[in-house]
Amino acid sequence: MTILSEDQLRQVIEDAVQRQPVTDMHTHLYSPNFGDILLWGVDELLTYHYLVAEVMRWSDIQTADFWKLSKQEQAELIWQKLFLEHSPISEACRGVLTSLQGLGADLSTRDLASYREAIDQASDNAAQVRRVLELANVDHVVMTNDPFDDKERPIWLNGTKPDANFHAALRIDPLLNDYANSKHRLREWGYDVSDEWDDRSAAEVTRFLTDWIERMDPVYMAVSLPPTFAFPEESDRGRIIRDCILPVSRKTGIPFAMMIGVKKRVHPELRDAGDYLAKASMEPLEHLLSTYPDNKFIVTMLSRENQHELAVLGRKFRNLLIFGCWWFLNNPIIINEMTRMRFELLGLSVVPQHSDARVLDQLIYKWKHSKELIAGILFDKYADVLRTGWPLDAAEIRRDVADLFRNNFWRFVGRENMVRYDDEPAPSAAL
Ligand code: FIX
Ligand code: ZN
Repeated sequence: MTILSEDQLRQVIEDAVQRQPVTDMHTHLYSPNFGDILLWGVDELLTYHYLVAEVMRWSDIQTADFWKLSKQEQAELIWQKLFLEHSPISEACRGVLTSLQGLGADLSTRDLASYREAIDQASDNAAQVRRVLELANVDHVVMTNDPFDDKERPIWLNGTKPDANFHAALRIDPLLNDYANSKHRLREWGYDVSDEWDDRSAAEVTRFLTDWIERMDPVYMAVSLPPTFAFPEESDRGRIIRDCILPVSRKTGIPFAMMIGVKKRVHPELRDAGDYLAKASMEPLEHLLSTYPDNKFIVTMLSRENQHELAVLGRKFRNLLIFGCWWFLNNPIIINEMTRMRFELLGLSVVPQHSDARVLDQLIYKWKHSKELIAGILFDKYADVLRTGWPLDAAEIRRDVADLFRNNFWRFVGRENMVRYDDEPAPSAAL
C-alpha cells in the first residue's frame, strides 16, 4: 500500500508498532524453568526498587525496618503511600497501573487484595510467562546471567537450558569490577589464577569465560561500569578487558556490552534502590571502537548528558550498537528526547528500547509505554519525509519497525536465523 496521507501514515505506523513482536535485549527476567528467581505477581510489581526509592520520600520508616517487613507488608506500605495517599503519577507508579490493567484488574476498586486474587492466579512460572509474553507482545527475552550469583550458578551447573523464548547474556560485573575478591572464587572453581596478573591468570580467566560461553550460549557478554570507567588502564578491569574479554569477543563473535555511568550504592541501605549516576568520559569508548575495529560493542549510557555524544560516536563507528533508554532515562520526557536525537543522527540503525524488567509483569507496561512514544516519534519523522513528496510504503514501514524492535539486535549479535519480517514464518519458538 502506498501511503498518500498523514492520516493513513499514522494508522499504518500505529498498527505496525503495536503488531510487532519485540525482542527485549536486556532484562533481569529468567526462563520459567529457572524457578523462583523469576519474579512475578502484584507484590513483586509494587516492591520494584524504583518504588522503594519513591516510598522512602513519603514515609519516615527507617530503611532497616522497611527491610524487616514481609514482601506483602512492603507492597501494602507502597500502595498506601504512593497510590492512595498521593496520586500515582510517577512513571514507575503508572507502570504498575498499566500492568495491572493489562492483566485484567479493575482499577476503579483500588482493592489491592482483589488484585492479588485475580492476578496471581497463574498455576506456575510457565503459565504466567505465556500469559505475559502474549499480553506484552514480546517473543524473545534476553536475560542477565551472572555466574557469580549463588542462586543462579547451580541452575546452569545442573545443565538447565532456557526455553526457546529466553536467551542468555553472560554478565561479568564481579569479574571486571571486583576482581580482588572474585579471583578467590575463580580459584575455588578450579581456575588457577595467580595473585598478580600474569599470562597464566589471563589464560585461566579466558578459560572461565569460554566455559561459561559454552554453558550459556550467550548473545553478548555484559558489564555495568562506573562513570569513572577508563580504558586503557593498568588495573584489574583494564587488564581483563584487554587480555581476555576483547580477544574472546573477537574470536567468538559475541559482542561486549557496556552499560556505563552507574554509581553503585550511593545510599547502600536502599540496596538496588540506592544506585545513582554520573556523566562518563567518552574517551574509553572512542579508544575501544577505534583500536578494536574487529570487535563488536553494544552500549547504553545512564547519564542524559552522554546521549548526544554517544549518538554522534555511533556515526563514526559501525561496530557500535546503541540501545535503550536505561533506568533513570526510561521516562517519557527523556525517551522522547533521546529517541528523536538518535533517529535524526542515526536513522533506524539503533535499538531504541529495552525494558530492564525485573518483574515479568512489567513487560506489559514497559513496552506499552515505550511503543506509544516511539510510534508518535516515528510518525513525526515519516511525516517530514512524506511532505518532501517521497512516497511511503506500508510494507517498508513494517520492515523498519521490525528492524527497530527485533532485527537490528539479532543481526548485530550475528544470529541471522532470528531475523524475521512480518510475512516470514516464526523461528522455532515456544509461542
Ligand atoms: O546493571 C543493570 O543491569 C541495571 O539495569 C540494574 O542494576 C538496575 O538495578 C535496573 O534494573 C535498572 O533498571
Ligand atoms: Zn539492567
